[in-house]
Amino acid sequence: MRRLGHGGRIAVIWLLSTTVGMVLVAIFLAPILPPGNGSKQASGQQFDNEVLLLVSVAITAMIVVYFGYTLIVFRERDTKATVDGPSIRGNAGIQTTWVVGTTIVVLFLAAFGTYELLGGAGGGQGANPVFVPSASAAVLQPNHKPLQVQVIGQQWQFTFRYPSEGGFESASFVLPVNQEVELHVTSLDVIHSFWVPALGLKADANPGVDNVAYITPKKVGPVQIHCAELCGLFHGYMFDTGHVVSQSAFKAWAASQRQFVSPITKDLPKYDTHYLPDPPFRAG
Ligand SMILES: [Cu+2]
Repeated sequence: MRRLGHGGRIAVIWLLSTTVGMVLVAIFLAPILPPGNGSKQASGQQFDNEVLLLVSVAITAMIVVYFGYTLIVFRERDTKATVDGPSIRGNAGIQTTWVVGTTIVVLFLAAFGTYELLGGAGGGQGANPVFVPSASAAVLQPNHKPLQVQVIGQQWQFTFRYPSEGGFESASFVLPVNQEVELHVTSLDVIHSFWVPALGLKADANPGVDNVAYITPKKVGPVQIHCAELCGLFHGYMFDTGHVVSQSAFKAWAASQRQFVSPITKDLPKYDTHYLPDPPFRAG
């Protein structure tokens, strides 16, 4: 059998180290990557992070193996030598490999990222979402309708309005598990950002803008809420805990809230995709 040249040896060492590295990463690191499996969208993001990490293992291994091999095999063994080695003037093989390899990696990541984004990534898509999950689901389930919840940012807390549950507004963020939710995120004053890391959800809350985001929670339990946009003096205190509960617990919560806040619900403005307070009532 013909002995392998330098290129062949580098390729073999790279292939072995990449395989070992990928297996170790897949077993030990991938399962603990954020954001976890709190929602369909969070699981999608975790999968994306796993793919990116595995690709970066291959790239990192290439760099380390190439440099390591070069430093060891091509080192100057004569400790008294003071001259440079022969200058290199191009290498068609390496240049072609470099251009083809990097082109494949970049194009793959661009295509993968675009495809994953179009599949509903848990971010706000503006007033006219490109990706509407209910449209595809509705074909299979004619009565399928996402639960609509409005998120209203203001200095310095979020409140939530449930139009299909009587239009009440609550300071609590409660969602039913395994139910597709259509969030309409807006603000009454300055720009905020509604961020629920465990659900893989982050959407800008801008005054006068209806920012639609879709989420399907998968796990019952508390979820942390943060404002992710510097929105004034108490931005750092604009956090809260929301809850994903069973579908029956959600119905019971909605019924009790509806009754509890009914004296003020009648004085709320009619449900709308955004509210701009009348100028005389604005602060400042
Ligand atoms: Cu804020």
